[in-house]
Amino acid sequence: MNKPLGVTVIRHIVDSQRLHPEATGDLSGLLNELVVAGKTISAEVNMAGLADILGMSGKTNIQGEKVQKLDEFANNTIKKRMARCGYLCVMTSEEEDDVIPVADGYEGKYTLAFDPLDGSTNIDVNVNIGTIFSVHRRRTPGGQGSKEDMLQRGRDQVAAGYILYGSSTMLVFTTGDGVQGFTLDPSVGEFYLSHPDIRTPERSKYLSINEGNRNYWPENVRGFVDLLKEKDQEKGRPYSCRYIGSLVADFHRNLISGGIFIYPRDSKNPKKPYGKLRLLYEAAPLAMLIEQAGGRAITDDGINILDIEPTDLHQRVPLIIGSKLDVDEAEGFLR
Ligand code: AHM
Ligand code: MG
Repeated sequence: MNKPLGVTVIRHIVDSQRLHPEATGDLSGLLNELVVAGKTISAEVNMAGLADILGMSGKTNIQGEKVQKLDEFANNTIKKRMARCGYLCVMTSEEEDDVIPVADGYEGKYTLAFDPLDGSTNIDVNVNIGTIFSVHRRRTPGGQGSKEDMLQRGRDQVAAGYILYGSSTMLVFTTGDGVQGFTLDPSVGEFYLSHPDIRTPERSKYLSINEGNRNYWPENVRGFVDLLKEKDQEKGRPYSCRYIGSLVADFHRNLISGGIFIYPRDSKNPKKPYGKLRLLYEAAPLAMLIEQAGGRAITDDGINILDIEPTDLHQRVPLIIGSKLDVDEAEGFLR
């Protein structure tokens, strides 16, 4: 879809719905509610650095309210807003062991998995963090949803995206019809379309991996990373390294500039199914975005992330994600 700039996210969602006359508007309603949750979290993240100066750290703030840690605040904001939106039947959050029910009488037809504030080690140091979300249609017929509704393949997502809290706040999402990026204008509180129809470069120049874990990687991953650092004029190598340590921020950078992000299985995370990152609310939504933008996402043994049938809400997965030709090469090398 070719869209002019100056389009608000709400306008974009409403316009997209017009192309699907059969749509009930529920997905649009759901995304609108998520946008409000994202703006609320963004405002709190922006205030976080000032908290000490304004005397809001410690147990209570100046209004006498209990101060929450930012990740708890983000989790509660999404949970409370979405439980009564009327479009969901069940939710899963990185912050909660079990599924989260919706308010009685508000059951809808979708499910939501989310990482309320990804990049936990960067929360207190003013480095980019973000909220990642994944939406599926429910499987069970009605009433409250269950774990069964949550455990679905990434391939069956109806929407996925993230809100990145950085030098500006951005919303990037897909409903299976390309990837759109919006930037928050805080002076009016609106997200405006700033990155229409994002396509990620086919070949990149950047590698994102935590080199500190090198001694824990399998031999073939070490070999592949060494290859990316070798001089190869035709392929533009050696690649430069960029690693922020917030998946959502590393992903966003690579989405726009091209890059390959790798978090392989390692001997630090020895339990099956290996890896550190979570399938339902980290790997799968980003995999849908990257495929929609022309890239790829696989495990370190070549399985398409979107084809994995989840068996656990907090299942981990080794992740290789980014520019298509780089991921193709990783797949060939690691096989
Ligand atoms: P989190 O959800 O607790 O923040 O953990 C996931 C994060 C990702 O954002 C990031 O890619 C990864 O952990 C960084 O891990 P490491 O510090 O091992 O490189
Ligand atoms: Mg996370």
